[in-house]
Amino acid sequence: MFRKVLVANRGEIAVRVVRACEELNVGTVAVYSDADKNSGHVRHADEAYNVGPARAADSYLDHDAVIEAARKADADAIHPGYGFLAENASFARNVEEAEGITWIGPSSDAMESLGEKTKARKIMAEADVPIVPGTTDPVTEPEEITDFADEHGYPVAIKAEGGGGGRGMKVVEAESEVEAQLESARREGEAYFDNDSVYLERYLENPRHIEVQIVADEHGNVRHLGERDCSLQRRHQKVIEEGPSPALTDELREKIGEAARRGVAAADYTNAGTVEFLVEEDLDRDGLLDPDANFYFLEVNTRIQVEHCVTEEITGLDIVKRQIRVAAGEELDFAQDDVEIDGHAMEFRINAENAAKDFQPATGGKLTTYDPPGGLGVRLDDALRQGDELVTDYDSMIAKLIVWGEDREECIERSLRALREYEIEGITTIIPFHRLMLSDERFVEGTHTTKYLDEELDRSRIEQAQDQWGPADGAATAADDEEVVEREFTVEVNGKRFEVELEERGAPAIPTGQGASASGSSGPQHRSAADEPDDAAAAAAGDGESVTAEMQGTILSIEVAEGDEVSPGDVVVVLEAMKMENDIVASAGGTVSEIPISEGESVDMGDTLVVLE
Ligand code: MV4
Repeated sequence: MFRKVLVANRGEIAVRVVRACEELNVGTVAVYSDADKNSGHVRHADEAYNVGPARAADSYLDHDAVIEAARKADADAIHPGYGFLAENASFARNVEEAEGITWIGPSSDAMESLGEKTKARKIMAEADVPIVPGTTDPVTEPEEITDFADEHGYPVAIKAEGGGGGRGMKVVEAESEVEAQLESARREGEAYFDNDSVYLERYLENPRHIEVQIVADEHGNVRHLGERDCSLQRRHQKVIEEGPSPALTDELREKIGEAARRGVAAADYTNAGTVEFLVEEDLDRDGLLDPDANFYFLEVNTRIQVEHCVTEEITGLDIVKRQIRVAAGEELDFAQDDVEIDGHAMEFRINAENAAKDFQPATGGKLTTYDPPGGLGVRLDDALRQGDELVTDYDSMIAKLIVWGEDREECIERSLRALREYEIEGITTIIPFHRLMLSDERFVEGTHTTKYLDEELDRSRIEQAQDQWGPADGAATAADDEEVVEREFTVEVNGKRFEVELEERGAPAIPTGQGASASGSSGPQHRSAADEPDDAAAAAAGDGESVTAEMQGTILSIEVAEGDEVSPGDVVVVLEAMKMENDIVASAGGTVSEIPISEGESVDMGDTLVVLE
């Protein structure tokens, strides 16, 4: 076993890895950027090293700085977490080649061949894993696309060889779009992955997203740990993940699991990984997928994933500890038949975003109250505590709530209970959105697909949920400095007198004279000012708007020019961040007066992208 592991990441996943190390009696080293000096992951590790300025490219993504920190700390292994350098094959190679340091992950060779999508498709097809009908070699000519469409029909997906996650896919709906989409896919591939090579797949219109967790050792053993259903996504961002999938029969589950196992075995894969599949929508009357439904390999994620916890809860296995033990050369000590799926789990990403404002991420704030839920079946993975300032330089996820129940129904009830119990003041989160989903017919039935959030859910319901269950705009951040007015009342209910103490925060004191009546909301959720939503923020957009970057990333394309008229909801810029393509939209309309950025430029969260008048 290792002596000391450096965790090349931040936030909740860094804490997750530190916890696994502690249980293995392995020392821990954190790295942090200037923005993260006071962050939770630094508090949890035995020692911590600064690796550079806030900008990720200059700190968490700096190969040399991270390896240098491992040297200084005398660490003998590096765990990359997810995001940042986790799927960077050349970083993995640099670590493999560093004397005395082990890479906790798949070999750089396996990462490289699975990262190249046509190669991955070839490996899978040879291992008898179904791939989406398409090409396993790059295409360069428009005729190759029209020929393919003649055989398989439209739509056709053009995908970048180096793509993955939400990046590098163009959909061709008709022959007239072939040339433009091919051009666009190649341009994107070049911009993102230094690789303009693209290939084709038949585009599945309404698939479910099923992914299989696998873990493999260096002695030829590969196990699958069942699947997760990640169909609930917003612009390629997962928001709720669950396992097992509510749509799979045991028969189809077994087929997909075994396909995943065959596929990674053929790729000489080791450590933890996830094999993603698309399953063609074909539900029977019980909302279950036909056991003969078509499923297709999509890609392998060569890292631990955000949602690995779902699998941990239903299998009882600690996947991060398994990663570390496998990397240290240990053999997996359980057989495939020993893996039992018990009950149901869901994971809710607690993002500091306002769901009612198109999931706009918070640009700052302080956790004046942080009191997460507990009790049976409730797990919280986070890296913050009350009083912390929000770090907004990276992504907006501040915590994950993972809930286990004996079955899906209990899991949903318990999740609602936990989300009601979760108290956060000072920043807006998507907790109200999660509560909406747990009472949404389609989600509760389990018949939602990857299109549901982006194309079917009525947005006004999200606004309503945020009004009902979220903090009033501005009230929470102001709460800190506000005077607390305490009053005592005597009330009489059904002939019995009660002495009542009231604490008023941030609202005018209740008049106590004639006409004052004791109306009010009940239940644990009401907050003083929450019943009257503040319209000031919504109105402020009226006379101009600065469209700002939602997160740190790279400008992929600018969709407007100075002088253009823009309507609310129009895409103005496409920003690539955390491996995803994000359409940045104008929330108010106006005329473009300034574009202070250029394509290919790297921007920080909060930077102005486009000014509208
Ligand atoms: C697809 C697809 C339909 N047909 N490929 C989106 C991210 C990228 N890595 C793969 N993606 C898709 N590939 C074919 N041939 C639909 C998607 C897709 C999707 C996939 C998984 C989860 C959510 C999604 C949302 C939109 C599109």
